[in-house]
Amino acid sequence: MPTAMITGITGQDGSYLAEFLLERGYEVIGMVRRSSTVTFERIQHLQDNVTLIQGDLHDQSSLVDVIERFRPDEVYNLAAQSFVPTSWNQPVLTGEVTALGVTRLLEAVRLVNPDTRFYQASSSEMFGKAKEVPQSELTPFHPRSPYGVAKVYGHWIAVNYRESYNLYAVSGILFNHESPRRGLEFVTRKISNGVARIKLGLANELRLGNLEAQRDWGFAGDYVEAMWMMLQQDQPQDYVVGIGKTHSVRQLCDCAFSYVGLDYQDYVVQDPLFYRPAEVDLLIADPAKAQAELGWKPKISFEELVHMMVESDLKRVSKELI
Ligand code: NAP
Ligand code: G4F
Repeated sequence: MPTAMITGITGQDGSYLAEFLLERGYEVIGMVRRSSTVTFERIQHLQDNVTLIQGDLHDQSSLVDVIERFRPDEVYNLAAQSFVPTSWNQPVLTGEVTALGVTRLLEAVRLVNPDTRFYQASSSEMFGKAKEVPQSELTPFHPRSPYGVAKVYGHWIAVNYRESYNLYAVSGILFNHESPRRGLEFVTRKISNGVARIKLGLANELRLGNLEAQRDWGFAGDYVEAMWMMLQQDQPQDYVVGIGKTHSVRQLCDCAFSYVGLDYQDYVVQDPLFYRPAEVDLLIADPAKAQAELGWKPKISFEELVHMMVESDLKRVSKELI
């Protein structure tokens, strides 16, 4: 039975990846950080089937311990301070976790078990003020937030450990992927939750920032399969993963509100509070390499994703009303 270790197992992607790996017969070790309240909502249904162990990307010895104890065949580094606006408020913490945290984990792998295969969660935010459209593995980076800058560091340190120490280390440059398990502060979930609350009479407006920003949005459940595929290749390489279609936040609002028979223009209020100091205007993937070499194909379309998220929030908010 192969063993996989996931950092960030309590996050959106970690929960889908754990499900995916368990279905394939893996023993799954999840690294979780200590907190005064339990934050295992997304993996509650998996708790009997995964081993959870405390560790933190800030803490080198906790990383060495977990690799020594379980000697995983595959390590998926999904942990990060992942919310872009927070990275302006907490740039040093973002750098510590999202950038230097990658080096700490790579060092643990290199020192304890260099045969481990390593996945780094890189991001399309690295393209930022994009130099070309669409963006591929060859597009230069121009990050626009402390988060994006930290991810560029994480990306290059993974490449560097591959080139310096011959580690099987890969970076998946993933475009935005969403689900009913997405954090409530990200725009897709903020909208699906807002639509549900308005439809059920609990709110009468939804305050958002820049409606013209465009993203290539896919379903998180599809994207974790690509992560796994990247670790099953003969040679370690980096891949762009996305759908290859882009929609604006405005189109997302239209899709979500019209699904429940409402007009978004009656409810959405633009609020400067949610504008960013520097914006990423347009992201769109060129996933040709992942499709050709990994055989990866997304199964859920943008519209299906938005409807799935609205349905899920309608159910959840309705239950809260009982
Ligand atoms: P998420 O839901 O925000 O999950 C982040 C995870 O990181 C949580 O489990 C969190 O633990 C953990 N974490 C944060 N700080 C940590 C620390 N110091 N030590 C250990 N664990 C820590 O993020 P996601 O959407 O699943 O994304 C997964 C990864 O992919 C992230 O690295 C993100 O930057 C990257 N990414 C995401 C997307 C996307 O569209 N979702 C696209 C490209 C790249 P707690 O539960 O304790 O907070
Ligand atoms: O949903 P968002 O916060 O995601 P963002 O910034 O694109 O980052 C996400 O995707 C990255 C991959 O490209 C990941 F690396 C990262 O970890 C994260 O998962 O914002 C999307 C867009 C932005 O342009 C933002 O300005 O939506 C716009 N937006 C407009 N109003 C808003 C809002 N974003 C948020 N969060 N809240 C708003 O009210």
